[in-house]
Amino acid sequence: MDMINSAVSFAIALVFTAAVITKIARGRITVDPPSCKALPPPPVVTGSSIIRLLHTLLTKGFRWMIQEQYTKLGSVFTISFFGLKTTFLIGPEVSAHFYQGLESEISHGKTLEFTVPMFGKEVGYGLDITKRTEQISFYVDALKPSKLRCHVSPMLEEVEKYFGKWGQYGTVDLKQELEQLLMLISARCLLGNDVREKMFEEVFSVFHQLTQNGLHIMSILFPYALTPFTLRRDRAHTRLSKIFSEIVRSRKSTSNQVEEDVLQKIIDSKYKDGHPTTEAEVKGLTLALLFAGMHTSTNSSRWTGARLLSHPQCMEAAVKEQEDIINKYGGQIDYNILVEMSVLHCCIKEALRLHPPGPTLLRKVIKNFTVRTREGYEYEIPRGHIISSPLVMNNVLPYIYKDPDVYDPDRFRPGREEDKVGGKFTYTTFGGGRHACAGEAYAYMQLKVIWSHLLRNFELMLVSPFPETDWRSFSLEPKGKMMVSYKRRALPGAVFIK
Ligand code: HEM
Ligand SMILES: *[C@@H]1O[C@H](CO)[C@@H](O)[C@H](O)[C@H]1NC(C)=O
Ligand SMILES: *[C@H]1O[C@H](CO)[C@@H](O)[C@H](O)[C@H]1NC(C)=O
Repeated sequence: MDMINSAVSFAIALVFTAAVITKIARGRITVDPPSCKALPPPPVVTGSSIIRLLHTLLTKGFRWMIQEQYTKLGSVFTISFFGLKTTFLIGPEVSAHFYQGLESEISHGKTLEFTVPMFGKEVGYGLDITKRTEQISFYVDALKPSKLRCHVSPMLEEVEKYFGKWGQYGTVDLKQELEQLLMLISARCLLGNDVREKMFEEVFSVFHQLTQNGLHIMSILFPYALTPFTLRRDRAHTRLSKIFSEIVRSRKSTSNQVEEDVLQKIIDSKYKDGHPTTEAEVKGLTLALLFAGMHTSTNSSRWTGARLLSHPQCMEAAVKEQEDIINKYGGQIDYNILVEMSVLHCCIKEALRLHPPGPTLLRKVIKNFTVRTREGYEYEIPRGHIISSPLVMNNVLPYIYKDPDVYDPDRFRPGREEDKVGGKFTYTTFGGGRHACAGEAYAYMQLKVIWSHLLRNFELMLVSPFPETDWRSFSLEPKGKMMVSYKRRALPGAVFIK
């Protein structure tokens, strides 16, 4: 029943998001000049086929719905539902424009309107593209690899402290443990020591209120309607605004304090014309970053664990790598050593190929464009369509990924490099092009800090079944508990230096 509810709300969300966007798009339509070389539109799923499609969605889930149509219609097709047209673009050959198109050709449209009341109209999708792009560059700058080194020791400290509380042996719900840990690391590295030490509980419980209510299906569909959800969302937002303005003021008044957290980098960011970020912008940018980075990382760390713990050979290889690194460097870990953990890197990357945190990315077509499929068919995608790049399908194409549903981290190793087979947009878990994830390097660093610590210090065993994918929300989190039994160990050669 749960499954059905979830799939239904997912379908409704997709359709209504499309509805909202289409309505807005219609309002602006002007007469197009007739195009000179008319290409056909993509094949369309309508009428009775829709019923079958919905059946698959409800019984099997989003991925299988897409896969069925892909098998039937190829890599480009449109689903037309109550006059709403969503065109799916599957695979690297037809994805370049989706990821690289100019904002005047392809945009998020109103797909992310619900984030405006969550983070404030001073940031992100509350703004025009020029200012938004400048703000994104603050993130990119704060999270680029050369700026990440300073987060390694605070991350290690949080991880050591957290797992230090585990006993000699025991059984835990790893799903919950990782969620808690990710909150602590996010507090420390993104928000800073003052929040981590003094306001952790408060900030995260209010943030939870904000996201729970802001992401409720009603708030996504009707972000500005007066509902219990939007009211709770707005109350949380007001509270967070107050907390953040106090933090910013207190930091500005104690000028000798040098913080290296991401919040401080956002406070210190300046627009091209030289003016600094305002309190409201700092609040919005920080909340949006927490939103983009925390749940995605939580679920990624969970899936990495689920996959590693159910593939003994991969686990063994990852542990062996840790032993080798310990032999080389002792117990010490720094940024470069994390970068050297290529086996663990591939294990994470492969878990994220099979379990991208979101099932699809969406945009709106502002200007007609054409695509050419692998088979040589050409289609024109008309403006007004919603376009979808379904990560859950892109990542399992059999002509790119050998045995696509098998967990095989070696597929990324030199000699195979299946993630490069189709060019830039072959592996799409972190998006790509114009809106590529700004936090990818940070995310890998964080996942490696956590999992290298676990591999070095514990023997782990998954005692509950391998988790199913939860299709209940847009986020593909593992379903149910992940019960894991652990026993402390120290890898040979380990000399732990603090
Ligand atoms: C494994 C973890 C993560 C995954 C799979 C992931 C995935 C993605 C994807 C697919 C997008 C593109 C969305 C689109 O095109 O519509 C994106 C954007 C973004 N991500 Fe991540 N992300 C992760 C972690 C993080 C972290 C840890 C941070 C920051 C600390 C972060 C910050 C951002 C930002 C700021 C953007 C917006 C970029 C833009 O709009 O130009 N992400 N992420
Ligand atoms: C865009 O596509 C629509 C529908 O196929 C078509 O009617 C229109 O003429 C096209 N516009 C341009 C500028 O090509
Ligand atoms: C994954 O995990 C969190 C728990 O931190 C859950 O509440 C959320 O809905 C999931 N989110 C995403 C975006 O994957």
